Amino acid sequence: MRKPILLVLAIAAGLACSKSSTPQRGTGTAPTDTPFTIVATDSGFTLPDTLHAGLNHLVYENHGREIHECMFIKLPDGMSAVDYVAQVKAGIAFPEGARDCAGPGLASPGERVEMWVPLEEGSYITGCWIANHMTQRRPAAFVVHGAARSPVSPPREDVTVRMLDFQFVLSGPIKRGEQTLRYETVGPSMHEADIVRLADGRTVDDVRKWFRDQERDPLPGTIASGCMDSHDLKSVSWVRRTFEPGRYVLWCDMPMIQSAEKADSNAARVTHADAGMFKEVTVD
Ligand SMILES: [Cu+2]
Repeated sequence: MRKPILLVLAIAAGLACSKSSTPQRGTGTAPTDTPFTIVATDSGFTLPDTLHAGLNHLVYENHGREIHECMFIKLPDGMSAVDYVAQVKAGIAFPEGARDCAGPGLASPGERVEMWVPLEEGSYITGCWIANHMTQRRPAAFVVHGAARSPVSPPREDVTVRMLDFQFVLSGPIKRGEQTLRYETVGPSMHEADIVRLADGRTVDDVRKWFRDQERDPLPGTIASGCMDSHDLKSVSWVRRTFEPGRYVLWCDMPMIQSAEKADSNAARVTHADAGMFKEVTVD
């Protein structure tokens, strides 16, 4: 999450994707276990307007020329997508009552990943926190309804990524080819993971500079397959992609100090990565 101001730590404490919203019931066709597709472009997202409660299986593709992520944000009662964006424009990076609910992390143009993510009943928007996309690009609203049981089964993971304060712990090596990573938040803070594949000659320091400069410069490689943060620390998501051999860096860009107050966007940012929450891995 590359929010320009600071977040509330307290809301990370198990408030989860709250159950306070009144969901709108979709007319709803019978759910299937066929993944649906989310396409990110440089003008916004396209995705179904109705999803089912429980585990959802999706394919995320970036058809744009810029990097995009796709956070699922559950809105509280009475808050529209326009309301949410208006608050972000006013400098409130975390509108009261809204809940992060994971989603595909940053993806370079042309990247494609498959993801399994649990969602509770309610009204949602998608959002991208890179640069000014949250306020300048079209958010997509969708509804999760609980009328049908999710037919989706979790995939079998190749590697479990456990996210602790402040490190990534992998259950084993990531291998070349198609790999499914299971993301668990041990906490106590909420965390996210972005995965950069380093270009030849580039280093972790280049990745640090890229995040610190709010992604203004070209990325020192390509990025995809990460998992965005969720206020529900018990939420588990899976991401599948094809890994080419190379050097990769897992990175958590969550702010270290978190507050719901409106803050100076130029305030110093200290992130989990600054506390050591990054990990370089080699795929042979
Ligand atoms: Cu973290």
